Amino acid sequence: MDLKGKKVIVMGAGISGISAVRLLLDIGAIPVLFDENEKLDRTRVIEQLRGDEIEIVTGTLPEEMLQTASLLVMSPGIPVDTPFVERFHKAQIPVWGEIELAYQYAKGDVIAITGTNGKTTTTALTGKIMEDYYGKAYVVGNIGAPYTAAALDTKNGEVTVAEISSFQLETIHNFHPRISAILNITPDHLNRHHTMENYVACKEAVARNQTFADVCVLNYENDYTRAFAKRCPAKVLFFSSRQQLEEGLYLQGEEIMYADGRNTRKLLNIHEMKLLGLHNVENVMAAIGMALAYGVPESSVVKSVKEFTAVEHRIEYVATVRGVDYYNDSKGTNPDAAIKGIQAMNRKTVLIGGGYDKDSAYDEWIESFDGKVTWLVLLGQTKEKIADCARAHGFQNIILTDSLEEAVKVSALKAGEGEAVLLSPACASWGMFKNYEERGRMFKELVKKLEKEG
Ligand code: UMA
Repeated sequence: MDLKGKKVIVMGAGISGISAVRLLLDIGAIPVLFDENEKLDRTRVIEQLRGDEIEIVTGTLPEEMLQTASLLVMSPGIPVDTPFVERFHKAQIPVWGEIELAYQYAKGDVIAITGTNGKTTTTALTGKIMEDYYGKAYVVGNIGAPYTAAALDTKNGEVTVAEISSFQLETIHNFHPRISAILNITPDHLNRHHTMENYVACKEAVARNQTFADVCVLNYENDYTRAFAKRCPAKVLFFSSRQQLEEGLYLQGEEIMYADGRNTRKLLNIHEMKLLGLHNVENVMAAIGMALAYGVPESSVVKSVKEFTAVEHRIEYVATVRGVDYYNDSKGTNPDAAIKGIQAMNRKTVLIGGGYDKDSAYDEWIESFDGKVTWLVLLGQTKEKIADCARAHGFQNIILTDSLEEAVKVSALKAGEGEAVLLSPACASWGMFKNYEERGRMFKELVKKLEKEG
């Protein structure tokens, strides 16, 4: 679709919406930025638009706007099954996500990574592997760098590594990665997708436009992703942390092995990596699989993997205060991710959890405490729900707090020397914080404050 001179409604004035508007201005379209928040800070938005003057509408969108619009571009955080979006469908106006808009104007190859957990680490690692070998790669998407901000810079022969969430996959049409990966699928975002079936279908959409000339990297140990292999239109490359594969990547003892269909060889020992935990071995295997499928030589891939360090907010060591180690796992935004956080701890731990309610079940998370968690310090919308669930599982050492500041203070009092305090909330940050990054940064500041107090 040629958008030059066409009116495009961009919904959501967050980072995706702002950069979609900038792309649209660059290609000569006429964007109108719409946000349902009537208290939207217009000055901030105009500043972010770097002085470009565009129409900004808040609250509700007047009907006449719909009559003159050629396209609706959605930010990922906005549900698609709303009467608002339905109006566009009825008027037969196309609805694209910000990812689709970027893809339509981007050049070169795309490597797209989705999955419930591990996306950010795997995307950052795959980006590093590509940068190290090709000298340049664009790392975009859910990782916090909108694809539309990079799309017009991309050139043929270059590669873009994109972290793509289920929200973003709901509104793709032609988005066609050369290589894709679905790392794992476990229940998450069920308040948005309503059923597990819908959620799984969103994740599988990453490969929807792929053909057998493309590659999709899948986890052999996850029931959903293993089952998808039978329907996947791309050539499948599996990885497994539990068993030997005839073809694919797998863990044998401490060695990551690669069977390419002709011969099998050892790529590296897991102690040569700087990342901790079995889940990270899986992320590494997925990244290696994508890089090898794309054509990066093994020696270069292995060198990059050995150099790669953990991502901020993902089981990130913050400081040791009075003999207690503090870890920031603010990226643990669902029970499954938070279980990985607990598993990575090797001592008694005071756990800070709770936040925005995504309709998650917390039973497995509580069960994973396994005698390691001494106190559960809760905050946010879900604190009572989690407390009830913990008590039902026989866990009584619960403290309810009203802020992250209070939670850190209480945790410092409860943790003994040689123990750990882990922020791994199992919930999104929304409602109390702008995003998990803001939550993680505030946690780190509070810990640094404790350190200063001595
Ligand atoms: N808004 C409405 N109506 C709604 C909901 C929101 O008008 O029903 C408006 C809000 O008032 C706000 C704007 O939409 O002004 C926010 O848009 P957004 O929520 O899409 O946020 P962005 O700032 O554009 O960030 C989005 C992703 N956010 C979400 O998916 C919720 C970021 O992922 C992503 O990094 C960014 O685009 C760049 O691609 C964050 C996330 O939490 C990290 N992702 C989820 C996850 O990882 O679990 C999926």
